[in-house]
This record gives sequence, structure tokens and C-alpha cells, in this order.
Amino acid sequence: MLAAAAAQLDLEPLLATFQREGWVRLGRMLTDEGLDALRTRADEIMTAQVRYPEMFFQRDAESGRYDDLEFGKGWQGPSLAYRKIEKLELDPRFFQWLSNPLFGRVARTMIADEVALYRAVLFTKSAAGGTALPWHQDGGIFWGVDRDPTLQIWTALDDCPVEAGCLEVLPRSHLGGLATPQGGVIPDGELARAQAVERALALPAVAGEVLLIHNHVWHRSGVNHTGRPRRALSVCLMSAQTRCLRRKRAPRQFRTVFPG
Ligand SMILES: O=C(O)CCC(=O)C(=O)O
Repeated sequence: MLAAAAAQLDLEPLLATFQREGWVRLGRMLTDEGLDALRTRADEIMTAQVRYPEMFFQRDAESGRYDDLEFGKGWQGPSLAYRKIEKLELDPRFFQWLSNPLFGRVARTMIADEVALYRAVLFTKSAAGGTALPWHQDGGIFWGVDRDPTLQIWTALDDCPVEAGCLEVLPRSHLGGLATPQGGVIPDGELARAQAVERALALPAVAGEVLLIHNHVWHRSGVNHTGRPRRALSVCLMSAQTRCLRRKRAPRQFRTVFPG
């Protein structure tokens, strides 16, 4: 699935840009065959032709508004209108992609020799539009771990121009740490102070393109106006030493993706 160019990629300047800006493009790294395999599997998972009972599903809000999302419903029957599917690592094809040697090289250079998976999520916006995702950071108390992960590797499974609801970031915002101890959605007051809307940088991507996104960089995505699906896989990697702080249920065990 991995493009031959991946082996030649000089990571040093790219990772320096990532540390400075909070994001960087690695280029088109998923082959056409890989794209086909992952798109087909994404549809099979959403339409229940392939089932993993432990996967987490969340459907789009009919209105396209994040505030109208219904939480705690999970699987609601076959549909291409799911906005978020978690635990993609359960699927061998998705696992093959997220454990590819390029991601291993990036993660080992940036994090540690032994690397575990926090989450592998499919963010989809259906041809009908999907749901807007507000400005947020991926970390904080809400994530329930003893240290904040910093590396998310995002792969476009479809062309993702501005009108499809591409990712948008506020460059360098990761340098300020978390906006709130809880993490997650950024409060309006912080957004206004940082002039986030005025300074937002759109990151349109072509299918197969890979971006690194720092967990703390403020990011968001809009609704999809293209009439075609817009799907992307986001993989969060971290040190295998990371421990779950959850108390209400048994602590999560994180799967090692790149052994030491
Ligand atoms: O692809 C998207 O719309 C959202 C991605 C995202 O928030 C993430 O990767 O953390």
C-alpha cells in the first residue's frame, strides 16, 4: 500500500516543520491499490458487510451541526452517514496501513523506540454533507492518559479540497499547550482572542496524501459540499510507556504497533 517514494523521504526537515508549525505534509504515500482497498473496506464496515462488534460508531447529525450530534447511540444500522468510526486497527487492512514502515520511521524518530496506538479513527463526511467539526485539540484530561500524545498521522482516502470540508489548522497554536485542562473543543473566548477564524489555514489534500498533525494544534473541518464522500484516517501514536488513567472501568491496554 505504501508508495515507493516513502523510503527516500528525508524526514529531518519535515519533522522540524512539524515541530514549528504543528503540522506538515508528507506527500502522496498511499498507492492507488491501497486507496481502493481502504475505501472498499470503509464502505463494507459502514454497511455491515464486514463487522467488528467492538468498533465505535457515531452517526452524522441530520442538520450537519456538531451541537446536534447524538452521543452514546453507537451502531445505528447500515449507513454511509457515520461521521466517526473508531478502532479501525481491528481490521487487518487498516492495520496494515497504519503499521507501515513510513509511519514507523516517523513515530520512532519523534516519540520513542517502542510505539503504541492511542486511536485509529475514520473521519467521514458523506456525499450528503456530513457534520462540521469545531476547533479542538486532541488531548487533556478527557483523553485519560498519563501524558499527552503529540503525533497524529492523517491520510486522505478521497480528494479533500476546501469545499469537501478539508482540515483547517491554526498554525503554531500547539506551542501554547492546551487551551483548557480538559482538552477538546476550544472555548469561544479563546478562539476570539487568537483570531482563529481569521488566521485559519486550510489544508486541502489529494487522495492518498499523508499529513502529520500535532495533537495540540487547533484544528477543525467543515461540511462537505462536493456531493462525493470525503473520508480520512487519523492515527494517533504515542510512547508504549503511556498508561491509561481511567478508574471507572478497567484501564485501557494500548496496542503496540512498532515494537522496540
Ligand atoms: O478529518 C477531519 O475532519 C478531522 C480530523 C481530526 O480532527 C483529527 O485527525 O484529529
